[in-house]
Amino acid sequence: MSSVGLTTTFKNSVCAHKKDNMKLNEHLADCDSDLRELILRISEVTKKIAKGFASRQSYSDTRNIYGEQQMALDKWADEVIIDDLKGSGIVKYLASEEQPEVLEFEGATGDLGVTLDPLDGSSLIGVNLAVGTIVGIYRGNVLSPGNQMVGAMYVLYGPLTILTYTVKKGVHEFVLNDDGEFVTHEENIRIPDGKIYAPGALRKNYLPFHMKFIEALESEGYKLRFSGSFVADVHQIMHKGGVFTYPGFVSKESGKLRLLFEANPMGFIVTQAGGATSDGRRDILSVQPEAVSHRIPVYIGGKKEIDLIQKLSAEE
Ligand code: AFP
Repeated sequence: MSSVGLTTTFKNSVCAHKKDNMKLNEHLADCDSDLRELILRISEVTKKIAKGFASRQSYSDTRNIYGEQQMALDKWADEVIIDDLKGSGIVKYLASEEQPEVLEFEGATGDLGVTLDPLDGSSLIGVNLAVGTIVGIYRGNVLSPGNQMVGAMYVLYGPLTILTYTVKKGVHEFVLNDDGEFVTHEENIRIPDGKIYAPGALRKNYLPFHMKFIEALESEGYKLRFSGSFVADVHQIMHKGGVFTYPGFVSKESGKLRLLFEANPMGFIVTQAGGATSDGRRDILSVQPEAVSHRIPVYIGGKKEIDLIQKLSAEE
């Protein structure tokens, strides 16, 4: 198959400016005080989570609202983050992938709304692949389109523990150092042009326009990199360019991934880094969630890849 709109001259990636060893709390100095506190609180709890993997690898006897058996780790990570935010006073609403409904914290005086995937990719911990915590931040109601977010962040637990955040003033990355501090790793990240694709779902179940998309990427020499941990796979795409997709597929056109907990926060971060996101037809960030459990086909990556999938779906 010949090129269907992917042939562009590769620009040099915008080099992220790096300021060594600035601590996260200093970096957030100019941020709204409640946003700053929220990001710092989550950073502290995730330090605890990063140390808790080895002893919590069994499955629990409960299932989440998607019918998936919860791992002890998922439940524990969920509890420690919720316990911390519940008492913070700054968070009013919290929706978690591990909870059936949006929680409302009665005593809160603040108005922040938080979406939480406490441990994305947790089934991969047993094989020691990277997993992560994903957070979306709103003012008020979390059942709002993703473009209403005021910030988002994720913490990736891999060989390094990396925290990435945006409050709509660039996308910035921090590494947990040997002294237990998150310090700057990369500031003002911009997604580069690149030729990596991370395709979820079974190829035999692809919808026709999605198959054309994948064939176009392959004919352009895109290299497949898919770990099965969404947060890690999107992190790679943001740094190396290309596209992550978990599409809708035959018998499940809404796909597998969750709008509130996975697609929106990661799509928001990549968009703030100069990329884009789509469900194949429209910007994911414009979608009004119908429920906490809303699932959506996901494409996240460079603008040209997102333009291409939307062009191919429109042609059908
Ligand atoms: P877990 O959190 O249950 O490991 O699911 C991970 C995930 O939601 C997402 O991180 C992956 O992209 C996707 O599932 C992979 O799903 P498949 O293994 O079914 O392709």
